[in-house]
Amino acid sequence: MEKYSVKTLCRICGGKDFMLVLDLGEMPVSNAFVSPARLTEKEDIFPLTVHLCKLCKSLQLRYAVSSELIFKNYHYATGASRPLVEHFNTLADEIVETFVESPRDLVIEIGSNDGSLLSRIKNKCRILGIDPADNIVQIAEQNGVPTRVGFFSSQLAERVRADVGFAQVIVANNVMAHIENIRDVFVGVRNLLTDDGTFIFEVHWVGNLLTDGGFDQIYHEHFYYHSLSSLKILLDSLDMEIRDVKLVPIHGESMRVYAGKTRRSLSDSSMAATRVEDFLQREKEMGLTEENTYKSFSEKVERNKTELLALLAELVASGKKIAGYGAPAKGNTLLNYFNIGTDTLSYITDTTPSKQGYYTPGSRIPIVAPDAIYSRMPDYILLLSWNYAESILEKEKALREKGVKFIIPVPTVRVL
Ligand code: JHZ
Ligand code: ZN
Repeated sequence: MEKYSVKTLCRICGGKDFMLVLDLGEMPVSNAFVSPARLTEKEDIFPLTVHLCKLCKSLQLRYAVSSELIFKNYHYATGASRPLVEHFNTLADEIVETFVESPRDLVIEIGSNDGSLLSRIKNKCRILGIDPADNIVQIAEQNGVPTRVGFFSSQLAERVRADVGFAQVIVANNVMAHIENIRDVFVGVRNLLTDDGTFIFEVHWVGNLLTDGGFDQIYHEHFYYHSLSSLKILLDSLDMEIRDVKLVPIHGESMRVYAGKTRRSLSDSSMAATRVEDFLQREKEMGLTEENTYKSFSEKVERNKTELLALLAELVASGKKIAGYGAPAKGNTLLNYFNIGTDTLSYITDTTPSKQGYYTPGSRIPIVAPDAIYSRMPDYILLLSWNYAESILEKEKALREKGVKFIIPVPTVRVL
């Protein structure tokens, strides 16, 4: 198995002219948390560079690490983040209310992870999860979610259709950035959907990445940093249409896209069609379809780095104790690119059972259960899971009342 490959053609439009937007050096893949037994081994590291396709203006990685290597044994579990579960519960309820008409209807989720979303609707219709990570699929099955282990593709879609039939709804959250051969996956979705079926997917939005979000959402798992404009080019070419879109406040800001097979009779004057037009217009006004907009992104990241490292150095020099809060995938981009290690953060807490007792890839910081923060009482907390700041600050208000300060690291440093 090749561990990684270099991409010379755009996976959205086939273009071959790229502009380098950001070079984050070399680092391990972000969910490759290190077990104590492997601490003595050297980790695999891979280049992490982001390029813009000059033709379709899609932002994507130049080096693609093998999906087998990234996803077969996966540490991320949706169920570990309460705000995320609540977010998906709301979506699951919307799916049932709006798109499911009979208990015989089938809802398929690609990248179903621990089954958090599907378990919410398992008694309302037929469900099927699809996910490549054996360890996570076991949890989904325990949650009562029948799940097929595998990478979704047009081939797998054929087999699924033969086994269980067409789906009224296919859902894929935080997955369409992760699939190198995205075209083939859309083809699979199209062939597995009923004619009026709906494909609902959420992806982090590049408009947020460039403005209020953090550069740390860039890691090997995310091949693409999608805009609706570049996705439209891809869907148009596959005879699929974008029927509706909205921004949802998750992972900073994500796009929730509703798509399906092109229905030529659909009137363009519907409210949903107007929302799609408005969204595309907004991206245009933000300059997301212009090369120039991406040129200063790396300077912004460098300013972020200087600012955070200066603050952390000052705190360490004055003897302050700093803990990390949350060991998300994105945290590893930040720790590795900024070169933050145990001399700054002696430990990081995380709610995911399978991360506890492990070490962050590259930076090798020990991950412990959340209660450690109360027994060890830091002066400052570096909030690596900054996307849940609101909920975490509320949950931890006792710590703040005791004088513990939270550092939000991106896109500019804030101390609360
Ligand atoms: P979280 C994931 O990235 C993975 P990550 C994936 N690659 C993707 O695409 C993005 O989402 C969008 C912990 N936590 O959700 C749990 C606490 O400790 O920001 C998680 O380990 N205490 C599919 O990994 C981490 O933080 C808490 O109170 O960057 C959050 O990870 C809460 C709320 C979370 O995603
Ligand atoms: Zn392109």
